Amino acid sequence: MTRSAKIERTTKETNIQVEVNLDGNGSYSVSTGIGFFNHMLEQLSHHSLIDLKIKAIGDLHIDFHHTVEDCGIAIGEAIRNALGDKKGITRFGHSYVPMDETLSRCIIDLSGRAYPIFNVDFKRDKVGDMDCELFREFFYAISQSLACNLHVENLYGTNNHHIIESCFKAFARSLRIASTIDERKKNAINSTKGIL
Ligand SMILES: [Mn+2]
Repeated sequence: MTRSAKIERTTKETNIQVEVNLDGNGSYSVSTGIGFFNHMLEQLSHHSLIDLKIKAIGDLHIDFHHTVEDCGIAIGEAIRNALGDKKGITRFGHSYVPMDETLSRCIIDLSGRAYPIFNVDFKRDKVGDMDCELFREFFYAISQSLACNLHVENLYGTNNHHIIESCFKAFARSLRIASTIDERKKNAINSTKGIL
């Protein structure tokens, strides 16, 4: 059984097509119209080993908000669909990722309940031509649609590019661990409640 999903999400603000394969090798095709955001989604795929195809056409003439938020919603929904009943998943994952002077941490629980924590302060308002405040929107959106408890934190750092890229890499590494099938528990749901 392949754990994959394909979705299309259309509103008056964006049209987004997403395909994911949880058991991939981190190959990607990313097109959002936002250079730095593409760079981050490529990191997400590469370091989670989740194959990711995403094509987003959004109202970038307004600003990047709708496109970034809706990509978070769509990617989360696709991963959630691909996880199916979550039988056998490790469920929890955490990772620390440094980038030179910067250290970030992500902890995830694919619990079925959405609760985002985003403790990241930026040193400047923008990275590339993207507003840094949009990364909070992205992680909040993906936590809601993937229905996961997601804690993304920057512990220290000074360079904006390093700060956000280390957060994406830590998220990717955490997601890889949490979504991987635990061979010792592969036919069970990883909760004493019996449902995730
Ligand atoms: Mn980079």
